[in-house]
Amino acid sequence: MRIDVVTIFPSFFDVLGVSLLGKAQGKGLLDIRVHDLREWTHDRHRTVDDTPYGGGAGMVMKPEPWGEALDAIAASAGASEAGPGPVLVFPSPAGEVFTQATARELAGESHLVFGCGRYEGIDERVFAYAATLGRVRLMSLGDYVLNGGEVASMAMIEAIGRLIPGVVGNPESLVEESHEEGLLEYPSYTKPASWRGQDVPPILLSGNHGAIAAWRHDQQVERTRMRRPDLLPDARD
Ligand code: 6GU
Repeated sequence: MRIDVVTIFPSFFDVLGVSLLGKAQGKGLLDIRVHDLREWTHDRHRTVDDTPYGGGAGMVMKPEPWGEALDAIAASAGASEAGPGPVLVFPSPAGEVFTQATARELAGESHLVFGCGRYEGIDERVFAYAATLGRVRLMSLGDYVLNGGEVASMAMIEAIGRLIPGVVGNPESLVEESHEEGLLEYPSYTKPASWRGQDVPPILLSGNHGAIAAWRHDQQVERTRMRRPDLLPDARD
């Protein structure tokens, strides 16, 4: 999978070179290219923002550098890509919520472009223009506000990247996780069996695999009921 990131803070993405996603790039499973939006400015101050029409607080990202950046990425990919073009993801607290289902969906794509906005956002016309180059998705991590799209993009890239076959060494570890079965994950323990007065639940030492599976499922349901009742079937309409 190819991933392009457009940002005014390219160094935010240095961490993508470490851990599993770093290894995935070494193995050729992931090709992540980070671009500085200011490469597509033409004034001495490399200006990327301006005051909002209609007034209001803060600054808005100008459309022109975004247009040139997206054109350059589309042109560099166009030759090798047939079909509907990339998915262009714009992180935004005003977007649809990014979930594990979104991550699974986007993990099946061959090219993603993340456009990281700062300030009060990007000139709205950029999204309509981006829709001429591919499929546009405005995506939010949840109901809170970050300073810009960088950290949100990183979270989405990690969630998507780890679902690409070969990125996570043991594919089974992808299955028994929070959110993959619509429930939170069961609690895990390792040695020692007794630690600072707390014992590992005896069932886990019993060797009875059926009973262990049943206990783990009960734990998943109970934790989900306590912490995330919104995930349980009777909470959905
Ligand atoms: Cl995707 N962006 C920003 N700026 N804030 C957020 C967010 C995204 N998701 C939650 N808060």
